[in-house]
Amino acid sequence: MNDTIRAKMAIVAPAATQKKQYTTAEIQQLDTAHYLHPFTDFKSLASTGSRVMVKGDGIYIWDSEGKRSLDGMSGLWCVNAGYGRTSISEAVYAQMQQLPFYNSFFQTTNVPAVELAKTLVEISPPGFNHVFFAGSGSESNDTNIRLVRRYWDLLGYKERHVIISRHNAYHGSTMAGASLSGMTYMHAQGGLPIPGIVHIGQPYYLENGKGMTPEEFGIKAASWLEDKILEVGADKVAAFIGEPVQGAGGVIIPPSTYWPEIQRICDKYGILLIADEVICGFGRLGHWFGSEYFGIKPDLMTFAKGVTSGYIPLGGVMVGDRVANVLIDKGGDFNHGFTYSGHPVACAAALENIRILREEKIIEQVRDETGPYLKQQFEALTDHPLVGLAETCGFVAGLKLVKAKGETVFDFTPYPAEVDVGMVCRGHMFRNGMIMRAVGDRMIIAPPLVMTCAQIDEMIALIRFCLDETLADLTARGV
Ligand code: PXG
Repeated sequence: MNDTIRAKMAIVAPAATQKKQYTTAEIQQLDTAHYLHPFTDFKSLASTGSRVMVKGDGIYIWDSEGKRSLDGMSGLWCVNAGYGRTSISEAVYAQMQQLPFYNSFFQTTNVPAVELAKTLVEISPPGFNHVFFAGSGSESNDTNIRLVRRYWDLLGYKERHVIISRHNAYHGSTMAGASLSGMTYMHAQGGLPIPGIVHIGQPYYLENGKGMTPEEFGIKAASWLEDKILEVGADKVAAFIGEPVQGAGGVIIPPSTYWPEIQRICDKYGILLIADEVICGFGRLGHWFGSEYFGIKPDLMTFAKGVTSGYIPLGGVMVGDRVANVLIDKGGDFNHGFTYSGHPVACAAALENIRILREEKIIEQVRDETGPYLKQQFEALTDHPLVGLAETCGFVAGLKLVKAKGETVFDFTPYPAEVDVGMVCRGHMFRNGMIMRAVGDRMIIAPPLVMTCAQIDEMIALIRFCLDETLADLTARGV
């Protein structure tokens, strides 16, 4: 049976629980009629219709028309162990039959949650001995705000409530998550950010580093944190939060000097350091956590996505000893938590996912073999006339589309904004079965960590083909 037929069967013979069979058009119609999608122009989607995904296997996904695509985005930065892991479904099924749900309130616990807490402590850097579970990355970052403000309150510093984040950061979409995020288009809706959250510039060398080496720029970008601390008043700053590599902002990889200098500044003022590991955690940078890649020791680490490879929603915060000891020793009740904190089924999925990552040595493979190979192959795309710069860090990568290149990486000519070159390129990628995201003029990927070197070759060839098509298209349009 070929892939096309198998995928079509998925839509005509759906899961046992699904009574009715649908055509693509019927699903699209119902989708438009009732389903408000996240971060979507509803009216515009209604005119085009959604792509209906029906199946995944390894690094590939299939839509309802039987079209196979190479999923360069791991779903949404999360399917680290790849699609089609039956052992995760089996673990979930077994747990659902045993105990589908129980809460962790009222002095109650469950076995998968405890086992997962122990496992997470094992894979975290030294000094992390506790976890607080949530259902998503956004809830976990809300939890961070509650945790750090409570920490300072308990120590008698009631004024220390301000959290410093960065422009173009992404930390979620709840009121607190969106406030921590540095996306102006999010803040423009709903009166955000909430009080007590301020932002500094991002460490984007290409945008702000002209005239400096990357190392000099890293120090400079970190100094913006110190400037902000002094502006706000060190006695008012509770914490700094950052993604080790900014993901949704367009894969912004900071210079090597940046994070150590951020750490030095946080230490100097006693400010808590929160690493948002929702994308970088669980192997994405070739280590369990991105903080290890950059050699920093945060006080709190947010996780979600890759903890279950996205098979079931789960998030949480690894709470370092500095904060945990105060909350435990002096805290009394911590008045925060979610119905699904420590959900047994989600924890069972995470345990099996972590077992796979460990036993198949997938993270070591990214660190020692496939990550360096991706770097070599992806960076070679800079010889394409459209590519101004191509960079990777572990299994995230981004390239910048330019109209013309100059002497240095800074001297490029961009395409006019109205061309929306990223979306043009993304169109060619999707049409040719390559899932690659566009963030402005940056094209980004975060492939499943199970991708082999041969599959990297396949992906790079596909990307190159689509870049050629994009260039031909733009030239034909006269732009
Ligand atoms: N922190 C980081 C670093 C993230 O990338 C969140 C928190 C929030 O997680 P939840 O589970 O609440 O979505 C994220 C999520 C994109 C995109 O366009 C990225 C995310 C979510 C949606 C879209 O790249 N990251």
